[in-house]
Amino acid sequence: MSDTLAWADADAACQAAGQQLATVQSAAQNALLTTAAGGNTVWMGGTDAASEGKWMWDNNTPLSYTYWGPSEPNDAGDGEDCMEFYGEGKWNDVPCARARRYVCAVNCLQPLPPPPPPSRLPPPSLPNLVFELTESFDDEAQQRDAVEYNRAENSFVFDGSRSFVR
Ligand SMILES: [Ca+2]
Ligand SMILES: [Ca+2]
Repeated sequence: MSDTLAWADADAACQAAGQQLATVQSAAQNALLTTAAGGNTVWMGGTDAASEGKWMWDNNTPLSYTYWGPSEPNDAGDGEDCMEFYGEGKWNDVPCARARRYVCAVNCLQPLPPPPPPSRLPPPSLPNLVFELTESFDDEAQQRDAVEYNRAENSFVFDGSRSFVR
């Protein structure tokens, strides 16, 4: 478990390691952090320092899930702008200068899933049908006509060129 630091120093320590203070966006993540904290009270990445009452993860992501303790956040005393994780996984706001252990996490913030791509596909294009007609004559010559059926226009097109084969 980490040393105890003020919130900003803990946040900087995580960022120096390419990580961030723990964030929680679901009950499942809260349970993971309960395990990671190991019974300690630890800093989380939430703060409302930029705008009182507007809690954000690392100052730029609104909270989508919360698990505040009873009557929290209460901005008690001279103000409480940093989020701690205590007891059985509940959250509380406390003064940022308090010394707390902390848990860093990699990529805990999950971006919103991109909108699904439009599912309408163009209708499959069917090839035109080509019929080849062969007629036999008494002299054993054969006449072939090519006939093309155009599906889109529902029309037949005769190939004007005729071939005679023996
Ligand atoms: Ca506050
Ligand atoms: Ca509080």
